[in-house]
Amino acid sequence: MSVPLTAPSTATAVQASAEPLKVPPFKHPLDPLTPEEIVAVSHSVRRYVAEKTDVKAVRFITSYLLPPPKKAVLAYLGIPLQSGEKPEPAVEIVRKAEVDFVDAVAGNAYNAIVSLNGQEWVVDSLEKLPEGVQPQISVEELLMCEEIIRADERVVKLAAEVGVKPEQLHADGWAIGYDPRFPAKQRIQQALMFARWSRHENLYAHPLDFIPVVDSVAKKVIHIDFPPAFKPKGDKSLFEAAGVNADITATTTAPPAIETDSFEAAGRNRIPPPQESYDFLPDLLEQKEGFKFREDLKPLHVIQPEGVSFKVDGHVLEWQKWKMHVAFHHREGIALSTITYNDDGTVRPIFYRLSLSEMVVPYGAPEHPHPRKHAFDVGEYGMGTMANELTLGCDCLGQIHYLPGAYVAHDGSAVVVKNVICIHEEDAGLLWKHTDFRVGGRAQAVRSRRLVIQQICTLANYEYIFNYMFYQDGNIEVEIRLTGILQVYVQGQDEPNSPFGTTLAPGVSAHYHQHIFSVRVDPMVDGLQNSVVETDIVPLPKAPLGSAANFSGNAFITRNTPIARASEGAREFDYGTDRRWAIVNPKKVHPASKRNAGYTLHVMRGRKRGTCGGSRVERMNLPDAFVDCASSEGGREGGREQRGQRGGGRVQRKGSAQSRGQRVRATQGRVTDSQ
Ligand SMILES: [Cu+2]
Repeated sequence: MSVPLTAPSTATAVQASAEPLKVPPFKHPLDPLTPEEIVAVSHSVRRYVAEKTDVKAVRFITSYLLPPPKKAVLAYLGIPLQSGEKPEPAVEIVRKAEVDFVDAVAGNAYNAIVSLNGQEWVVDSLEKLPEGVQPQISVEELLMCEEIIRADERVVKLAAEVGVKPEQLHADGWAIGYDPRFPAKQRIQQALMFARWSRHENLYAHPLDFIPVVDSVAKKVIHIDFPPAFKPKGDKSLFEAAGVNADITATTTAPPAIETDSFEAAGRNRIPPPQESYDFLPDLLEQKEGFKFREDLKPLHVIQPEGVSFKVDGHVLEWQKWKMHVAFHHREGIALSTITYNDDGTVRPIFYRLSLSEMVVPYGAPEHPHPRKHAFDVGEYGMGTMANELTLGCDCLGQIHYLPGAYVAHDGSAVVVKNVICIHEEDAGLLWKHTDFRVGGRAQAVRSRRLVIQQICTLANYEYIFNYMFYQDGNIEVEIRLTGILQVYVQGQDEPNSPFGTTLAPGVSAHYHQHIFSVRVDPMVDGLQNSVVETDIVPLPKAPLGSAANFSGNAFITRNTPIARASEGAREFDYGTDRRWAIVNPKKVHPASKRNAGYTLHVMRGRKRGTCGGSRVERMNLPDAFVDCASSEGGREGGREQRGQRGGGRVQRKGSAQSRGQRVRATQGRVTDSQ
């Protein structure tokens, strides 16, 4: 296997031919499709399409395991449906795959379900997706976007007008968001434009002032938008009523009609990109006068001379009392499944699946076309397909075990990323300590070790770091970190600062935005029958200070509210009552406390920073208000399981205002509307 020049820099290999199948084809029923399987599935879909349809050219977009039903998986693995009971008898598992592809001539999108029958993958069903429903944008289409804009005469001319040569032109392809001016059927991207003065220079230092819209089936630019600029506030301002001291050169933030001159509608002059370089690569930084690296750090070694304390067998990971399945998923990135805890010989089911369901990045600038910056980074691009190959010593320290991942390329071959998930142990500070303060009393401290399952994903300018961390005391932590570079737009030399962003450097403005994550938590705490309970801390009701029941006024209790159905599940966070949500098993009762066994969701760091659950205004005031809490929502779309409900992962453009609102609502209870 080798990497062709067309593959993204994250790919380590591309596999184009299928070798004979290994029997049995999986160790664990949730093992992701191997590169060989992806290629074999592509062959069967291609054959079926050629024989049975009039589709002329297949552009594969996604190809992945369609998980078997939950109970079949648990029975196969011998995991009981209730802690302490016997597992169900094993049933036969049929290996299935799901494929999304686009007709590269007509532009229609299709979904196929494929089953492994003996040695052969056989197409069970093929369905044309409704108009306006599209599978995610592929890596190849993102790369194609840049080629398309460079080949467009009008784009080249517009760039030349602000001093940018064709070879300096770069574009980040983005999903279009919501723009009803374009037909729902078209598979389009908006090209956020930048210039770059040399091969590896930081292009985000040089944003351009126009935004082409690209059709990736027709492979051409179909429209060009020009955002207005800010101007000194005159007598009348669009934002007057909002109390915002600013005005724009256009008369409205609404999109100009498609047939009008969009540059004219913007009501401004062209804005050349800022020239100054702001690099991040050390060799380029070194060229800058006066730049010096820090030289005052002594070495710090992370060593495990006797190796690691975890075991990996295929995708099954065991560490301390934990056992789980770790898979690469093109959409969710890391998918953890069948997580159990061995409690002195009793296998306790904990979570059936933990993964990222969706994440949305709404931007706050109202000038058209900026509101189209509204990225669903999971469903529109795929965290897995955007994942990096990890490097020892840079991304991870110590003794690392890596897992590979594979996703389908347009031609049906498998793009392989060798080290896409890393597994390692870390010292995690103190787990517990107590000192008997009496004379001669003893002190005891126990150090904490944690297991980290990590992935890093590049979404154009941003990097997301996902850390799923397991602790010796049964805790699980999901840490989502954000790094990389801010998404920026150009600001004219004398243009006032935007009230909807922060000016980072002369000519470079970063629009306010949020990153809102939806983590899929499919619990099976001590069994499949779980409930959710909301707990508030409240003063003893109807018992004021001085009353017989609460003379000193100090009494407080916990008030539990069961969340009975999913429709009640979008909850408001309440700092005043220290509100918590617990996933509990009503059948499993603690012998002393008489409380149910369960897991409580906690926000780790949001409070200190005021970025998570603070007022909306507080969050929006931060230049890059990054919500770093793992907001949890049990089974939003529940993922798609065989015989299950249709899952997410497709982009619905037309009429998406409503569905978008619902998605955000499901993501985080507090935000009820994204618009
Ligand atoms: Cu951000």
